[in-house]
Amino acid sequence: MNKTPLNPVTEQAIETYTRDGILCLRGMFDAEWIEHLKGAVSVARTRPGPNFQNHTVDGETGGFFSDLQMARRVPAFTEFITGSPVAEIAGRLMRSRRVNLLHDAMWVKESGTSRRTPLHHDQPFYCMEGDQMCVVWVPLDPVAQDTALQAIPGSHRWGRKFRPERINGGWYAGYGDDDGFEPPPDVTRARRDFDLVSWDMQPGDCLAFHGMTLHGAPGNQASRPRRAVSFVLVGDDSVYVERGREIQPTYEGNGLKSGDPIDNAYFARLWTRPAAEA
Ligand SMILES: O=C(O)CCC(=O)C(=O)O
Repeated sequence: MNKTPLNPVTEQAIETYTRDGILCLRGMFDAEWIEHLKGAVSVARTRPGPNFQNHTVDGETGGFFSDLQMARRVPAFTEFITGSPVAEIAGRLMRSRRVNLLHDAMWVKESGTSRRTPLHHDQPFYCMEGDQMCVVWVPLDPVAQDTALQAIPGSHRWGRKFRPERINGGWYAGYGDDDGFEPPPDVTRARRDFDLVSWDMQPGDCLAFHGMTLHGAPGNQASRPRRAVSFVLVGDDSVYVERGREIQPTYEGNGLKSGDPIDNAYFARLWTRPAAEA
């Protein structure tokens, strides 16, 4: 199984990531890694963790499930995180000297799922401040453009914060208009007012997006499931923050206090830039 990306992370890709805050990288993981991750998702589904959520709404079609921090309990996720090129991809895109894992997340939409993932950005909802947060979204099934994750290029540089919305309705607690959080645009408005990008993707491809990039995903009208795993990875400038608001996961027992660099046993270091490149 490949330890380094099957295709190089080029200077052009790094520039696209920096400018747009989202890009699609083709053919980065070999088929064995994808099979390995499919197996990991199957195991995690039989052993849901404390952050497992069923987002399926009564009366709606399909099934939509997510879970977080599987690597804390299912070894096959740790094997992927430490053995595959996922951390190197993020490190190179962020131009970082190191990469640490904030957490992993899985997103399963069964065939016929009508519910979408609302537009949101990740960083204000996680325990991290800094510019170097890169999420690598790895689909495990072929995904057509109208089913794949969508994002608004450049939104990571807007300097705006959007209230996190629950997938099946309502809002996470503690984010108000009075502290700078705005309601996020809905997808109809986003389509009208912005460029909303997505790609046809094959297993082995991945998306990489900045922690402040607005993104979401349609339901799944395809005849196969749409399984994806996201890896939330942080770099040199990342510091830990206590948000004092509802966040998920809660990173309980992580051992850091506000202002500490995110680089300890809980947030394991996964990649260090080779000395020859420093
Ligand atoms: O795959 C999805 O539906 C949502 C993924 C997502 O929001 C994320 O990875 O941050």
